[in-house]
Amino acid sequence: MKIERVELLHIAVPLVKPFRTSFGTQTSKDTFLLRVETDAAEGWAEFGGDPDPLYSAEFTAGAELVLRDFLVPRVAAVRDLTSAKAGPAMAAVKGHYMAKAALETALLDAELRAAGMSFATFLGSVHDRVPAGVSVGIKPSVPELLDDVRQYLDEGYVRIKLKIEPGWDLEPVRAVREQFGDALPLQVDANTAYGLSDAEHLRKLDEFGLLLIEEPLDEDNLYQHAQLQRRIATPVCLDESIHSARDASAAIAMEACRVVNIKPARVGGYLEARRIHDLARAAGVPVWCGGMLETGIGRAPNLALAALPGFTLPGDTSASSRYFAQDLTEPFVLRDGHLDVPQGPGIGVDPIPEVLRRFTVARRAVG
Ligand code: OSB
Ligand code: MG
Repeated sequence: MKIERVELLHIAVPLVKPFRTSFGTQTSKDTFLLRVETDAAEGWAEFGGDPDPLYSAEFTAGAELVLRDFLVPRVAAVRDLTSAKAGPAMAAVKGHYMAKAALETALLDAELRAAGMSFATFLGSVHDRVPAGVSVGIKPSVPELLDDVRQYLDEGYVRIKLKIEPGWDLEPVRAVREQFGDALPLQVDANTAYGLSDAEHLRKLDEFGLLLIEEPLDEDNLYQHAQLQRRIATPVCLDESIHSARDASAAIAMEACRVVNIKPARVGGYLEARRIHDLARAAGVPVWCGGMLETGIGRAPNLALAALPGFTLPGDTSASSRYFAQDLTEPFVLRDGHLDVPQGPGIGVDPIPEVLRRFTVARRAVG
């Protein structure tokens, strides 16, 4: 395969309602799509990050620069390029997992489209549809939270995740448990909002029978996550802390977590995501597929990944309508609590040209 052109399409797609986490409030998905033209086929990917480095150190403007000046030139220079050769060609550049993931994913999409093979087949998916959970943001009040949760349960979502932060944790969890019962699969996500000195407070969550608590402490502190896990019964799940299979194997070995959230963007792409799945499965550690409020372009390959056999917990792969009034692709629809895994070549979906034009705010060739 030979790269002929790489183009970044900056998009801003309004969310159906604001999404508040411990690190900020989002009202639209502002990111870029990476489109690669090769001599074999065209490929698409969505950058996982946001304009501000608040969830992760990566952000859209920085990713554009690192792609333009460091990643695209290295990958474009590889002879007989394949998607598998992109990672090694980019390895000398430190960090920038999400930027690397965007380029590798677009190349993998082009390669698979040319071969007529789906992401699902390539990755080794074993299900045609995957159960859908939903991530519910921090709300101004408990009644408003209960309204949102009720709406999602009525739609059929099979698992609820509550965003928490100091001051919004025990009370909303207790209210959701009281309203919807002990059988509801329920988990929380702190996005690094706590310290180890909060261990006794977080231990009070134990009585609610949560599936897991996601990323309670600092991203770069596996040691303290292990300390915390010894003091609470709720399984710790890591999101932000895991950037590689090496991170995942270290976290599992030191018992810093009992569950792993796999986001392909955060770990540099689908090839590394699959390696994390494989090693977690071998260690008996459940994984699930996280999300970054992706449009259909990013959601489609996530669904293929979520259909691998080790993804034994429902993910944050929600339907298009949970995020957008109008998605960039044909919408992903919740049926019986599940989303279908795309089966077409590559990611299996395309941006709808008219919709893409409407939400594109800038378009630049890189490299
Ligand atoms: O921590 O999982 C997270 C959204 C944006 C950034 C980080 C996170 C999230 C979510 C929602 O929790 C995931 C989704 O529905 O795509
Ligand atoms: Mg998270």
